[in-house]
Amino acid sequence: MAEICVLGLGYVGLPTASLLATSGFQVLGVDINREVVASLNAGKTVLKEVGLDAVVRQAVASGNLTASTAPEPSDTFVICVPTPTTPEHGVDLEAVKSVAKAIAPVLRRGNLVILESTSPIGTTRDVVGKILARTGMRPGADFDLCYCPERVLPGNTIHELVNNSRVVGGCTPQAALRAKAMYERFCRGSIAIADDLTAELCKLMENTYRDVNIAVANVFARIAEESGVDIWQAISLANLHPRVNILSPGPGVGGHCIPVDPWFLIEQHPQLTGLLRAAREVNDTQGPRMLARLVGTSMIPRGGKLAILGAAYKAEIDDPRESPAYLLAAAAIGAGLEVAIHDPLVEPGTYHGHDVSNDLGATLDGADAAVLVTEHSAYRTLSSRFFSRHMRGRLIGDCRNWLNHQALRLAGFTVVRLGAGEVATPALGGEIPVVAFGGVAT
Ligand code: SAJ
Repeated sequence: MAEICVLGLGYVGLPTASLLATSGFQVLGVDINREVVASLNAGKTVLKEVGLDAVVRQAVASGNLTASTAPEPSDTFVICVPTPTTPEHGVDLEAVKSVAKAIAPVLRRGNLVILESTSPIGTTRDVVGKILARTGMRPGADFDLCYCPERVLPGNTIHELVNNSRVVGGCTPQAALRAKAMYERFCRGSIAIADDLTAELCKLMENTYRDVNIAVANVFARIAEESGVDIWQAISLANLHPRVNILSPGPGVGGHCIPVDPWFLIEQHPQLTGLLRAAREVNDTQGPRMLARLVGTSMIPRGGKLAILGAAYKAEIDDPRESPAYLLAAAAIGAGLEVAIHDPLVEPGTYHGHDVSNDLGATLDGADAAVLVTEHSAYRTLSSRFFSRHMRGRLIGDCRNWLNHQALRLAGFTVVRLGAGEVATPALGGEIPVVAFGGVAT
């Protein structure tokens, strides 16, 4: 019998199951995707995360980690399934409900059930607890129930799972203490104890806080664009203040967490969350705003081609989910442009209705304008010659202050930088770029 059953073998469940197994627990990983189950049983993973391959291999080779499509009786159940939003921004708890229903037939008195998925406040007791209570066993009396959110940064998952501090929110103190003892087997960070509602709010606040802070940076970037200021320099100077840490402006906020989680709070508290809704709107309109600035140069002909560089939602990862690139692409298509998207790391395919290619030359071929969305290192050293060779037009947008603007301008390109002003700023030093009129830095 497995000691721990981890339900959901995605970017949180798989590393968690593997680390629990390498810590000595007998772990059963469960996923409805047969391919994921088969590849895990073969000691492999399709997820590209630093160090994950080695941990998975070690866990499977030790005999402590196996996978199946259905849960089996265990001491502990850890739920790590996605909690997306609907197109109308309502929370979709179907996966959580479905695994809770799958656990119910194998639940035994004395078990511990942990929800890790980011969830609206009250989900642990009101959704998972109530579904499991239909067995006749009561949470807190017959089995223990906890909410223990993950905090890992995609791209650095294994390191963060091991080293980050955690919050363990028990429906009862005993449940929290049991969960804490489990996580302590592989987690070197501190593990704080709270109740389930506090832990749920805590997780939602963490990601919402980041969303709002990125929105503030984006608003500052817009103000800089209208004021003839270089936001990148202004932020680096403001951040010299000991209590100021302004984040980086950009094309918006992607990923499956930060653009999603604020909606959980907005849906539950519509009257209180105007600020959060405004932040969402700012971040979602950064791409379309860059497009408007590019189109405003009149350098893109009607029906022209726009090349988008970067489909991953952030630098150096291969994850194309909820990338800000798609809002920009949709706005461009809406404006009658042809769009081609490149990414050096994302598996070629169709995402959110948009094709993504690994062929940069083909993406740029015949483009009237190109716009950088993701600050991958592969783009950092792109030469102006490469752009010149492939593009028809001479217009480049940069949402991350990432390209070699000086070289591009010398080669005859007009460069529109996100966060760079529309009126000339006095040249105060070599590092301050010269910014031209009309929304375009030249
Ligand atoms: N971004 C900016 N400016 C910045 C920082 C980020 O525009 O200064 C953009 C990124 O380009 C990206 C998006 O924000 O599009 C999100 O990236 P991220 O690195 O901030 O976060 P995620 O989504 O990869 O992971 C977040 C993390 N949460 C926090 O930092 C509060 C992580 O710790 C969580 O575990 C994860 O969400 C999750 O699963 O909830």
